[in-house]
Amino acid sequence: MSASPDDERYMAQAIALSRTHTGQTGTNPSVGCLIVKNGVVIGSAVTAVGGRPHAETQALAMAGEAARGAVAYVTLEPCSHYGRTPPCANALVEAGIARVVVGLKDPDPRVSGKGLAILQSAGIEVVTGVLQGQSCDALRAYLMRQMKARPYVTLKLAVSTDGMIGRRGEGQVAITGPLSRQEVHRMRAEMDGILVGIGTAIADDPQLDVRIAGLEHRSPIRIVLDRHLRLPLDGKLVASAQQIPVIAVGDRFAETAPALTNAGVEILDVPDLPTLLTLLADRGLSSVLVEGGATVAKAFLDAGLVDRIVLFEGPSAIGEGGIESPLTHDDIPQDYKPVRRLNFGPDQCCEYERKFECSQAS
Ligand code: AOF
Ligand code: ZN
Repeated sequence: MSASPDDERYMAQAIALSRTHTGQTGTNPSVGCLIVKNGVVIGSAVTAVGGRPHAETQALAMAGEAARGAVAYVTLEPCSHYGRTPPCANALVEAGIARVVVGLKDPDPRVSGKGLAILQSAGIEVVTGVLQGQSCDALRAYLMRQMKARPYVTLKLAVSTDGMIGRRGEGQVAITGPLSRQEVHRMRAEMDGILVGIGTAIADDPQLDVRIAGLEHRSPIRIVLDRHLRLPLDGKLVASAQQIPVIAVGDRFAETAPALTNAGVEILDVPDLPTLLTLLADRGLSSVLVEGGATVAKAFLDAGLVDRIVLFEGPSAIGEGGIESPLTHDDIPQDYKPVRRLNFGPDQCCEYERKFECSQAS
């Protein structure tokens, strides 16, 4: 069946809604749903924080009896499985929805086409693939975990005008200003994990949490690549490990392992980055922000594990003793395309993305 001219407009609204809970729905995708009747939106919802209830059941509850004969716009195929809640596809049928417009087929093997089949066999008109690319974009972290069994990886770098990310022998060097830092904290709030190398953890003693009023509870888990388990016991990460989890990725037989474990740090001993990402995905992490430093950034780039690069550039130079960035605007690899460019005060921020194929979707 074909799409009507209004379909894209309502789907765009559902996608915008879905983005409001990005990163806040656990292993569940943040789905948007609109119920529309005679040109009036009578129900709208996004998957609840934590992942349940799903979007459709909330939007249907809002629409009530008026849902009979209405059109439902859903960014992801309605589910067909009995999880902790009954299937949304059945809920749409029971509510008497006449037509369902779907952005993207759900790759979850429990659903994958079965949700659409339930709707169709109940005589509901089903249209799929409306603004599919945008739905795919909004759901990319979920799709990456489902389809590639690893989290979606964003690499964040802050460089000076001369392409440096810091100064040798110094801790945190201010390269970008307060507005950029605020944006980084906003990005962190959308992530399931933040990852740094032990060099950064020692030199900067970072906290790696979300420090935006009202969003503190959205702090992702902190992961440190720390082969020899050198994470300082008196540092900020270890001090806050009871409140926000810290994982040290390194040798579980290192001398410092028992002390770190006692302080609440979890130790993960894995042979390489792909194995680490698989393990994180198994634990339900769909997105990871790689925040530093140069060695870790290069390791992720060399392993082909970076999906998105967010490059901040401050207004001044570092000069002598600078630590060279593995990337600047001039040498972004060919397969990354610029998708966004913003100014944060005197700083510039450019985002580059590698093409993500959600081609399994119909
Ligand atoms: C929907 N609407 O809003 C979302 C869906 O653990 P459960 O039982 O909540 O199921 C998780 C799966 O449900 C998830 O993998 C995905 O297939 C689907 N998510 N489905 O109909 C929603 N968030
Ligand atoms: Zn559902």
